[in-house]
Amino acid sequence: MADDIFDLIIKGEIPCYKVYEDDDVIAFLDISQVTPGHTLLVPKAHVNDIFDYDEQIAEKVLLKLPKLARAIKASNPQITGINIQSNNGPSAGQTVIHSHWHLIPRFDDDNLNS
Ligand code: DGP
Repeated sequence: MADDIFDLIIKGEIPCYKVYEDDDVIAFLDISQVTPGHTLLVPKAHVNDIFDYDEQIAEKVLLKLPKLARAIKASNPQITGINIQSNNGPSAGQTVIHSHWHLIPRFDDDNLNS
């Protein structure tokens, strides 16, 4: 299977603003920031979407979400909330077919709800 854009980021062949990395996952700033600090958490193993997750992948990836959310919140005192979202399948809006989780910081005055 040809590398997708996130495989190339994982391999270091495409630059990113990395915020976290370990053996199982990488987290980097989304190229199109919905709000400042918008981060993607991506499993290094190539899984297309959540329908591909086995228990091991789920544990490796999902357990990182609260840690990453706390770190993002701690990075900026103006962050008062966070949206966590994963689009699974093109019909759900997934454009990069390599599973990922959006962590979108929220600010009291960001007007995203209106
Ligand atoms: P989704 O639509 O849920 O599949 O989200 C894909 C996200 O990936 C989208 O918000 C933009 C982001 N993205 C696409 N290409 C790149 C890239 O080359 N670098 C970074 N940092 N983000 C990317």
